Amino acid sequence: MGERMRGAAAMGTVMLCLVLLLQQPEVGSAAIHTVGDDLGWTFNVSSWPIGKTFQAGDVLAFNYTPSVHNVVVVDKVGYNWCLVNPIGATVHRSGKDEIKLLKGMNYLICSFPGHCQMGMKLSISAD
Ligand SMILES: [Cu+2]
Repeated sequence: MGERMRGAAAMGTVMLCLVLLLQQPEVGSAAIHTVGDDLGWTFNVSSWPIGKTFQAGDVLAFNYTPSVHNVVVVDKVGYNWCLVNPIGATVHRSGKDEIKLLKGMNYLICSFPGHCQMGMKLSISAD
């Protein structure tokens, strides 16, 4: 094989790799899920995840009025008992929070008194 042929072959290999890379179906492209759809993050939103699928790395977008709601990522105990648990968990309060889903179970609540009890809580499993 001549020098030129080898160069052409190498170039062909590079091109093929590029094509394969570009054809990767949606790898690493995280979906953004708007919590509660048009209603946003509000009461009785807890059933919103039903029938939806979530991947680790997907983003939950929380839209709400920050003077009356917030978002706290909690653990299972916090979710079940409507508590900020672990104590000191970060309270998101911008009104437009984007929170990335971790692999496994993700629990989020609003920590304003009584809101979680009124269904402002999410339990989401991410693959
Ligand atoms: Cu609230």
